[in-house]
Amino acid sequence: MTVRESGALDVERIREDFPVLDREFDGTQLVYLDNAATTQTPNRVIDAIGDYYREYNANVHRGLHQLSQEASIAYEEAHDRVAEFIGAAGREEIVFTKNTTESENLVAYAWGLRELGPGDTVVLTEMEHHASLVTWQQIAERTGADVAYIRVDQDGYLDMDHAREVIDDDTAMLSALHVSNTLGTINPVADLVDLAHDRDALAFIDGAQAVPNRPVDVEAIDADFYAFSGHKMAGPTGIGVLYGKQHLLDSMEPFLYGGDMIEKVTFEESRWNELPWKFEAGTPSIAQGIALAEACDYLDEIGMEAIARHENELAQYTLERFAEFDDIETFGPPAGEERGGLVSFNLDSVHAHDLSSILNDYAVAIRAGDHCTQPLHDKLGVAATARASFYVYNTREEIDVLVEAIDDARQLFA
Ligand code: C6P
Repeated sequence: MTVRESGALDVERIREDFPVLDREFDGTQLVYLDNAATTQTPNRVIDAIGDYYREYNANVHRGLHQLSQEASIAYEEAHDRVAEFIGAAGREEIVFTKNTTESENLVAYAWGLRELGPGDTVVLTEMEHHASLVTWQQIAERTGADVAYIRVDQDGYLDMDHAREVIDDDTAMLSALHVSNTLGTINPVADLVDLAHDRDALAFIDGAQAVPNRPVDVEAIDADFYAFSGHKMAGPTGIGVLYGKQHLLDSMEPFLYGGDMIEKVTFEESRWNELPWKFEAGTPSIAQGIALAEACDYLDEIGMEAIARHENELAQYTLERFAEFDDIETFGPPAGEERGGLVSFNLDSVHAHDLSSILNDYAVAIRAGDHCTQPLHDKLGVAATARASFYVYNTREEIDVLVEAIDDARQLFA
């Protein structure tokens, strides 16, 4: 059992599943608080990768031999498992990509390049990750479309009145974050999708920081496209997901061309394979796809509701501890408001990069920088922030260690 009777996670028990958490540096126990960048991997997900290579390593959809058949079945079923995990109708709607970034690029190239033109607008938010912001900027530049941004207010929330203004009849695509990797804000994505649909626009939701941490139902959100990465949800690197409504994926041209994405090829022309394989050209990340399905099992067994509660509690505790100090500025929704499991902050006297490297001496891993949201940092008036981000295995005690280490950094720079 990984959830106690109170509904809280049995973190001590969960920690046993993650071998890397036992690491020590110069005798100091690792405190891993960089989960928004990449989460750690439980033994059973590592085993799923090992089992594939040890027992049935073969290419998929190509061989009639037993190994290839086993690999193909496991790889295809992994799509079914991911579909179930996010409430999609079936494997036809689940394209395996390399990561969220590739999922964004797939839609931008395969849909955007063909469908956008002068007079169209792509609406983003000011808190967008570069994965969508840079991608849509580029596609807009090539097609003559405009880009507009929904404002972020003082508390790190989207200004929904502004959203209602910016999303207008020229809007062809809305691309918005579900949960901000910098502010921790949980956006009202179903409302945003509604606003887009009211104007006959499509809606792409970047769920890189949502799917790992909270229950997500793409059908309830009614997103046309939804993207996330395996390595942020206890899965491996090298695997990401693009969910797309079947009729849209059907109507789109492929993004990449080559083997496996075709049904029939002649010297003159080619016809495309059925979904989702039409969008998975070449040999895919087979072991990683299979292991991602294992990660879905793992997270579901813990319970996504319990995970969301745990992360919000750790974020609230961090805000509470940081509030003890006048020289720590935090970003995003105020204490008491529900947020994703991360807190970005700055210490007055110490640059975020210096802070991060001092914390490293205490075996505390956080991230410092712009978190791939440079325009948002410009708006916040800071070049960089430090960020502590949490997952199922983190504890309040680890946040206390973080706060003590920050205190030592403060003394060092005094
Ligand atoms: N954010 C972070 O430390 P990839 O790299 O493709 O798996 O994920 C990109 C991405 C897209 N959207 C959001 C909201 C994200 O947070 C990320 C990745 C990491 O915040 C690396 S910059």
